Amino acid sequence: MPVLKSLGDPYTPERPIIKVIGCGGAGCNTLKDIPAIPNMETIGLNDARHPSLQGVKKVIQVKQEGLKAIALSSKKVSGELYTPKEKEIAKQISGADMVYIVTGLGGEMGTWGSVVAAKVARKLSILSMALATMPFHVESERRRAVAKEGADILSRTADCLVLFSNDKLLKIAPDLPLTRAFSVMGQVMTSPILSFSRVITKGDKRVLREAFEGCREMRLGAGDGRPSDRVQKSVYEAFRSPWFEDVNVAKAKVAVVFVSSSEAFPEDLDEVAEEARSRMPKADIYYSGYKEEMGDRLRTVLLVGFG
Ligand SMILES: Nc1nc2c(ncn2[C@@H]2O[C@H](COP(=O)(O)OP(=O)(O)OP(=O)(O)O)[C@@H](O)[C@H]2O)c(=O)[nH]1
Ligand SMILES: [Mg+2]
Repeated sequence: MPVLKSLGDPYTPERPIIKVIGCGGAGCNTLKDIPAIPNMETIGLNDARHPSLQGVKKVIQVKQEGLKAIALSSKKVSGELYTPKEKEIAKQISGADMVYIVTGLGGEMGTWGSVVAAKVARKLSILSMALATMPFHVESERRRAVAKEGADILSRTADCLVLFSNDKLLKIAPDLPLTRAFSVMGQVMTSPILSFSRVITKGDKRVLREAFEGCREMRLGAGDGRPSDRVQKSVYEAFRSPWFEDVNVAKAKVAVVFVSSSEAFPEDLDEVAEEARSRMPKADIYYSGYKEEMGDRLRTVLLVGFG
């Protein structure tokens, strides 16, 4: 029987220490789209003092040279010496309960940097979630090949990889100049960081590790509903996510469901969980609700994982 389990614990709300590491130009730019969250620190990883690092307080600067070799090395390094690049990353992320790795796949720095960051997190036994974009179709063949290779390794190195195809960006942000569209993408792709940070406690780490086990890739859907019927509307919109178009949601192995509104109604959460169950009969479902000032709207955020 698939699991249906709630996340969070109102009685022992000990919040985890979160670090977000933005890798390469896109990853570092995206750090600016994440609002400040208590217990969270953002770190930029890049190869030069690039404009994307403007305003980023913690910076790890590493040369691209040799990064891919570290990313591809399959050595199990527990107990072994880290390379200097890994040591540098380890210094910045150690002590975290959870690490989010944010990147635009396709370039050398973000692709291999994110894999190395995931490796370091694994070596330090820190729970990791990578959130990554795939290049636009019109970008070069080479970029798409690098992104594909990177995504494949990242999905096996991080505990969980949430993948966003840039091509679908046109569906959620049509008619916007590219820099604005990238910022919309940044807000969307980092929204799970916000949801998790509102909900999970240190105790949930174990639960999430379990949830992500055997799940190679996740996709995101989000929807807002307004009265009346706001629950159904938000769920309907979330399941219509452009990132679900090329997957079969009914075959999902895992789903994490967040419901937020200005006032918490437990029955709304139950309704969303029930709807999620009927659409994903085989999935282990983890769900949680939280309060957020959003007028009369209700938001459903879905992370749906496949093996
Ligand atoms: N979300 C977002 N994506 C971007 C941005 N700039 C580029 N991208 C996408 O991310 C991919 C990687 O680009 P960069 O991050 O600039 O590349 P890099 O990892 O720094 O690698 P190099 O090309 O070696 O500098 C691109 O192919 C685009 O698909 C951005 O500002 N925001
Ligand atoms: Mg770059």
